Amino acid sequence: MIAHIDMDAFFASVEQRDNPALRGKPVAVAGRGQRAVVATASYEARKFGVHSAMPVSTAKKRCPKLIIVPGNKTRYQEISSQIMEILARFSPLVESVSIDEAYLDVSGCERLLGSPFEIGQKIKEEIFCKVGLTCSVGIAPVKFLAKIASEMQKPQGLTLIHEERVPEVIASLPIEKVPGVGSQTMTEMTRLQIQTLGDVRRLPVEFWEKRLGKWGLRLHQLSRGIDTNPVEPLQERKSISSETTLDRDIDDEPGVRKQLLAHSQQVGRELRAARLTCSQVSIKIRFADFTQVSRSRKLHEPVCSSEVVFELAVELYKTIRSTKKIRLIGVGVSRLQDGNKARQQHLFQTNEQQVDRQWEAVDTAIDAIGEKLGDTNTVVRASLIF
Ligand code: TTP
Ligand code: MG
Repeated sequence: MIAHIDMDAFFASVEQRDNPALRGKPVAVAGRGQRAVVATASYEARKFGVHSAMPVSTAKKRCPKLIIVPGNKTRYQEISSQIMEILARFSPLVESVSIDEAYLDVSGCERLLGSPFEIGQKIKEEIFCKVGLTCSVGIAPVKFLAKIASEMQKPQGLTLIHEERVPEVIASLPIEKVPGVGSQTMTEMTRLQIQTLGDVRRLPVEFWEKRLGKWGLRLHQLSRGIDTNPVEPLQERKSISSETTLDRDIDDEPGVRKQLLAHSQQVGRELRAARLTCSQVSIKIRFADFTQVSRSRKLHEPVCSSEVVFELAVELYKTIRSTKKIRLIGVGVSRLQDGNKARQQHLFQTNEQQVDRQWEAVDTAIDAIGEKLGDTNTVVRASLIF
């Protein structure tokens, strides 16, 4: 049996936990500025129709008493690690899939921990006792159904899909709820008048393979209740990125540099917190007309300093020759490696490498101050203020 755990209104619940004045109230975690969108909303706010990715202005209209809080991703990441540690005590097979979600293979845990339902209850209790947050748990014989089960009763749900109930669940499962079905598949499904996963099963596998290729094969398997994906522990992070839609469109270089710096610092902080290095930096620019470009470049040596990421981001920006106004700017790093293993000590360092190391020391010191005082913005570059 596989369990899927998903925290309830994760960012908002953390804010409510830490500030009693927010409890029981409609709360949204969102960025600042006129174009900010809601990252998530508390269940009190959802009653008014407020949801993730909704512009804050719309959310305020729907729920005038909505309390907007800025949020702190580094902190949520920390709490996420605490939750993953708790889960690891239940089974060695834990796969963390996002900041607030994980799969757990609980087969073989019955003798020690009880029935799958009891294991689900214990997981919920343990998370609530240790971190004071609620989650929803879904348990099923295969991965994709465990995820669907955890969404069936939210918040604080515990849903078990027994083997014998699988055909019945699939028959009535709306096709858009199947993990992996996006807008492209939906267009096809609407055209074919397919409404549930059960409908997929009625057509032969050859039909699906011809139409959707590999994904068609998988979809047909899912419709028969088969999901061969195992729970894969220690899924390594492949990339880290940070981006924002700007308050207003810009085209001045100092303005762009400021954005690139802020994102490079965020990405650098996350890299160092996870003890990782990167060997590739990329930037993403979305113009006012919604066209988008990205650029990336490999590094000769793995780094974790925000300054190096920033310098490269600026260079990449200079290769984009456009006079259009910019709406969104993002910085990302990839080709991640374990920071301890990544670099051998060079006997003879180039000047450039020495400077990189010095910047790393500065960044690490700033991180430590931020951590100590509980605010990552305690020490910032002057150019981010002026
Ligand atoms: P979700 O698990 O999708 O949402 P949630 O935990 O807030 O609420 P639910 O009870 O429905 O599970 O996402 C986890 C966190 O990821 C969420 O708290 C905030 C963040 N997030 C965003 O920043 N932007 C988004 O568009 C979404 C969907 C989530
Ligand atoms: Mg969640």
